[in-house]
Amino acid sequence: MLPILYSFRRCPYAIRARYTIATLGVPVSLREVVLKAKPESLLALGGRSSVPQLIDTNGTRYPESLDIIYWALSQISDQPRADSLWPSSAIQQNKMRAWITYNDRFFKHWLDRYKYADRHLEHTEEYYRQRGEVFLKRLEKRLAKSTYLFGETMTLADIAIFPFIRQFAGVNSTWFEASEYKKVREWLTGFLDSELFQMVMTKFPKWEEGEESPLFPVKSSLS
Ligand SMILES: N[C@@H](CCC(=O)N[C@@H](CS)C(=O)NCC(=O)O)C(=O)O
Repeated sequence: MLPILYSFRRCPYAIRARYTIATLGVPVSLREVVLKAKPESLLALGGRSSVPQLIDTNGTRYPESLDIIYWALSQISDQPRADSLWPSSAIQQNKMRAWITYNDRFFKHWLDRYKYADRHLEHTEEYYRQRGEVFLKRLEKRLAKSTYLFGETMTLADIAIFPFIRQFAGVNSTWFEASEYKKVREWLTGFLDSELFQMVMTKFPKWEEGEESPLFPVKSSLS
């Protein structure tokens, strides 16, 4: 029996959880959820039924993407690999957490309004974009100094943030491609063009109660 991951392909929180699971090669059983028709077994867990959620083989529930990410890290025996993604220094971890928290609390707020400006008529699409750009400017400054947010190797900060920048870029790709955020574009493209990301975005059919769920990461990519 494998841990169960409730996931939704396009959700940025689910993408960061799947990306971490995939890059670490931790096998899970993936249940693709349709948000408008969540499976009974997910609803029966009680509380928030957002995705992603993970239930490990002991029945312990990890209800948030970051919980799942830390769980995945705890599953591997390759300590240097775990350390490169999430250094053991508390100072470094706090710095990374600060970037992730800013993304989740503030950037996500403006991203949602930018994406659905037609539902938030208090301001224009351009206004929402400019509010989101505050974060893009900070990322650009950081990425002008190193390939990734915390140096020359990818960390959880990059993995946790890039799916949200992907969404921001996708709202108006013509604008994004012509924008001043060259380093952000390069960083994002590095993720999006990778084989790992293609696998992370594999399309799975909606999981139906009682059905066997597919193995993730898909077999060929397991190390
Ligand atoms: N804080 C949660 C947020 C997850 C979240 O908001 N997921 C969205 C999809 S992108 C969702 O499930 N929305 C439907 C719901 O909340 O019931 C996490 O980090 O996992």
